[in-house]
Amino acid sequence: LHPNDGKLALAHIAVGYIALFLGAIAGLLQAFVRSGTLELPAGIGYYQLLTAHGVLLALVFTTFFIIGFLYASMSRTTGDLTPFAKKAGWIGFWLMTIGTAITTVMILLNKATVLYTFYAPLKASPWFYIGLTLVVVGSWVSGAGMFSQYAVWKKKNEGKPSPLLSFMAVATMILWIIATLGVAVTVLFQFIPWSFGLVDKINVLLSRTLFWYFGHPLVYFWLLPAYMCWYVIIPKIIGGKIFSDSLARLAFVLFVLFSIPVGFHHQILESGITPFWKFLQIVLTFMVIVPSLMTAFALFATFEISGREKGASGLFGWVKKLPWTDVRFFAPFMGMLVFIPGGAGGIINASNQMNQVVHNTLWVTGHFHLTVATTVALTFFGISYWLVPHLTGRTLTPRLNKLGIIQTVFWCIGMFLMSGAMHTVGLFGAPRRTAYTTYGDHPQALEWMSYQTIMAVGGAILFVAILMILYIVINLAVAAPKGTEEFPVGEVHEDAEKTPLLLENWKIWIGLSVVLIVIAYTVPVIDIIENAPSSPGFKFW
Ligand code: HAS
Repeated sequence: LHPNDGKLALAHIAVGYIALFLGAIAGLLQAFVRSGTLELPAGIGYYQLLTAHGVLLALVFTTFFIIGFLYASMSRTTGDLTPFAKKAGWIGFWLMTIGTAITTVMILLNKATVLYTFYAPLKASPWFYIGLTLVVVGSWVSGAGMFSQYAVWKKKNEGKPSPLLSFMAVATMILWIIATLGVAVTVLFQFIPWSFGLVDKINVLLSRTLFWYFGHPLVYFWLLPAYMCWYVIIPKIIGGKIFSDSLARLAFVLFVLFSIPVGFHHQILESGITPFWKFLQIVLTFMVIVPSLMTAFALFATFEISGREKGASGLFGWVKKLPWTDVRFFAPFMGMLVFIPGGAGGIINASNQMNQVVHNTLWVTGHFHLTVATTVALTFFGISYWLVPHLTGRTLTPRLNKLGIIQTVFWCIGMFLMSGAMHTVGLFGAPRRTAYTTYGDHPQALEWMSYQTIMAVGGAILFVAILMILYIVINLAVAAPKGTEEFPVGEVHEDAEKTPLLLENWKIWIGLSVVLIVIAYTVPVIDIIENAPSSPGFKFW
């Protein structure tokens, strides 16, 4: 990468890792509070910590890391960033950083204890929402930079499909921009006027609906960069080839189509939305599982074909040919493996009857610690092992590689304990998002306590793993020996079909995505607005 482009990517990644550190401290403390082993010093609240944990890890770490990685991928595959793309990248970075700082300060001042989902009726200081707006607007400016970079490449290379990694970066940003429209509407038209006291009522259901319109595609905004690594980077690291360029593009297109009109699967138990519309959005939820199944298929195919080309025989002989001691492969691979139970849990959540059992229990917390906090996080760590030294002109030494493997193992053990206990105790009915409580020494609640202790043990192991990844990343950024580290980009297998240009026709895909959104949301949103309760505190906007 051109050093200037590298700086832009690195700045994003650095803020991401600072957020990871702060958010992890909050996570460690809250695991101890929940198990009853720690009482927070006066002034700090459990829900305040929970908000900091969710916002810093789920929103800040991910968004900064992703935008840094996407910019790096654009520069690597479409050439040096144009002056416009670079400028947009930096303006976006500063807007996001200032917004994050404002938001974090409000949380630390206990003026924004509204959890990372921040929908009404919880109310924060207006500055929290203004901070969030800056983050979102900043990300749009960065998105504009990437789109222009892509458009310039397309103009110079008419009739050719764009490089796969840049296509995926563009698809991810398209998804993000369509999704964040929902959060922009609720923040600008509902929360800011309400929190400034300009209006005294808010339509709670509308705020939740607009949040989840954004909240579900948000999880795919986290997942797709991990898929970029799995589809394009992993084949190169294992010495194989990309199974199919068209399949990979189709999977990303399907995410653009189906990941948005599905927010109601977070609201299955919510009154005020007619069952028909919930049903429709659940059907669409099952559609969005398809591109993940396609991804699983493509990954198995990549591993198997590459193993056989290296002489593997038998049904599973190829497993032995994978580079198990290379952390650039091992960390993302463990992420894939964990996505099998993580994804299965998602399918359980999306099933109406089973959702009645798991909704608002610790099961759901277990689900997203497998998906975003393991599958995605381990893949992002896996990317950092080569991207950070690539950007800083250093190398991943065998010692750091080994430490990375140990880090991955620690992460998996910690998460097995923590998420396993969460899933299990969730099925016994333990609610999520509660501080330590024995519910008046109710026997049922006392039964949950041993699981919460296991959660705390898992959380402590995870915290050690966080310190390890920070040690490795800081070393790779400033101390590892100077040298060149490869930015691995796989080539497509010669047996793959030619990529149809239709897959790159964004007008069709964005158009279809809008049509699906309009079908899935228009009537229920009109219902929500028309039937808004007139009791104090509730209103149309
Ligand atoms: Fe989810 C709640 C449904 C995926 C994150 N989810 C959440 C929340 C978060 C989250 C953060 O329907 C909580 C929000 C909150 O705070 O309330 N989720 C799904 C479904 C999927 C899914 C159907 N979720 C994710 C991903 C996330 C994520 C990905 C983050 C990155 N989720 C739900 C529902 C709820 C929910 C309900 C609401 C629950 C409630 O009531 O509150 C699907 O996308 C999953 C599909 C995935 C698969 C797995 C494919 C496997 C692959 C790996 C292959 C492995 C290989 C290696 C090749 C079908 C691709 C193997 C090699 C060997 C050698 C063995």
